[in-house]
Order: sequence, then C-alpha cells, then structure tokens
Amino acid sequence: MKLATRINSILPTVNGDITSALRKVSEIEGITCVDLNYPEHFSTYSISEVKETLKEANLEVNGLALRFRSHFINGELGNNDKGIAEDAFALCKEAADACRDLGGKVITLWLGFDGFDYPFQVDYQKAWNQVKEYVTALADYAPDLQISIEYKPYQERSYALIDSIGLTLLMVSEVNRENVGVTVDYCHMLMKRENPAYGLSLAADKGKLYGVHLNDGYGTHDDGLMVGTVSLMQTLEFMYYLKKYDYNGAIYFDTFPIREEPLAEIRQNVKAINKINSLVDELGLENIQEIISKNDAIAANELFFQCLK
Ligand SMILES: [Mn+2]
Repeated sequence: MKLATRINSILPTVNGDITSALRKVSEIEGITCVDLNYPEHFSTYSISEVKETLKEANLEVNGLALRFRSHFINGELGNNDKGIAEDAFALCKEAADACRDLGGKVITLWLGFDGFDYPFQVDYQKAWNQVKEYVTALADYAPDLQISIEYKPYQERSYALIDSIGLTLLMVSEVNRENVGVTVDYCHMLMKRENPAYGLSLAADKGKLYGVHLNDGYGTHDDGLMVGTVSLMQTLEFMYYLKKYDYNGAIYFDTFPIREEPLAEIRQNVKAINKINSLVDELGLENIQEIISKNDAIAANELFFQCLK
C-alpha cells in the first residue's frame, strides 16, 4: 500500500513551514508519499527547494491538489466571469507543470466554488459545459498526468456542480479523455449518502479510479475523523474493493486532527489501515466474493463476527 497524508495537519505545529512539516511526515513509518496543495504549499519555498526537501526526507510526490482561494469564490473553471475562469485554468496548467517537475502523476481537481446557493442563480448547462471544456483542455495540456476530479456534494457552496460519483463519472465520460478520472473521498461520499464501496467500485470498474482519500465521519459534515473509527464495516468493504480492483495509487489520509497531536493521529491512521488490510486478507478475497454472490444479509453479517475473533 502506498500511503500519503495531509500536510496541513502538521503545518500549525511548525509555524506553517512546509519543509519542517515534510521532515515530520518522513518520521512516520508507513507514509511514503505526499500530496501537496498548489499554490498554497509553494508560497514560501520554490518548487526546487521543496523538491530538495522531499529528496532529503525520502518522500515521493503522489500529486498536486489545486487550491482555489478567494479570487474564485463565485466559481473556478465554471465561473460566469470568463476572465476568472481563465485564471483558474492558468492555475491548473501551472500546477500540472509543477507536478511534473516534482515527479508527481496526479492533479486533483476539487471545484469547491463551482456550484450555487440560490434557485435561478446559475445557468447549469453553461457552467457544466464550461467546466467540461476546461477539463478537456487540461487533459490535453498534460497528457502524461492523470487529471482527477474530487467531488463533494456541498461546502463551500450549498450545492456543488459536480456533487456525486454519478455526476463525476458523467463528466469523465463526456470529457472522454484517457487521462481523466475520479478521486473518491470517503467523508464526501458519506455526506452524499453514497455507500463508499459502491461508488469506488463504479469508478474502479471503468479504470477511472485515480485517487482515494480515506477518513471517517457521521455523514452530515466533512468530519475528517480517523480511519475506521465510525463506520468500520463500510471501511472494510471499501478496502475489499480497493484490493479486488488492485488499486495501486496512493491512499491519502484526509483527516483533520484539530485537538489531537497530528503525528500520533497519522500513526493511528496507518495502524488502522494496516489492520483493516490484514482483516480483508484473513477473511480472504475469494471468501468475501462468495458471500457477496449469495446476496444474503445473515452471511454478510457473519463477516463482522469473524472480524471480532
Ligand atoms: Mn479529500
């Protein structure tokens, strides 16, 4: 398993210094790579300085995630103001160049501001088509990178334009480029009341699963709780499908240790994923598939008891 973690969990403990945060990440056994936010994590140090620190820390860059800030508050690629949408696209291209430079392979696009809050506020088809055109253009700009759409149903907006696995796969299908796929975030799926394993399997079955953000929560908010702490059986099912489809990208812990010591919290995530991974192995992929084939709730519940042994 290729494990990555959220740098912003550590930043407050090192006065926001990205190089110190990366050195701290390297102390955590099991974490081999990082996802960095663009441009956020490159405000103090240049790309080559960050690259040097990563080398010293023996960390790989999985990819870069776009972070659109206040300029884009009314929309990013789908912004009704074409000038602002162009700015968003320029930032995407910059991120792709930086990602390549750092040896990463995934550009994660979370369009948190492309959405709406009021009826009649947005021309849905115009926004959808505009996002589609820019994602297509980005895919063509960086054909050597994976362009991965991370969806979230709401927050920052009341409604996101791309809010679910269904709409993300529709966008991926309409864009119709080899290198455009999906990043699933476990908490975001719970917020949409998707069963995480189902959504994951839809993307993976199409060869479009490019990223996995793991965490836990209660479904209403993006709680970002530690892995497996709330919905263990659903996480176990999620892991089963990751293994079934032989997912070999990074699993990124997208958790928010607000009151917890961040390194200890990340270590708990590593511990949890290793335990869940070994539980799936102990139950056996074939055995689990056999139970699924029976379509029998009682037999499925026996897996829970086998885990408690
Ligand atoms: Mn996420």
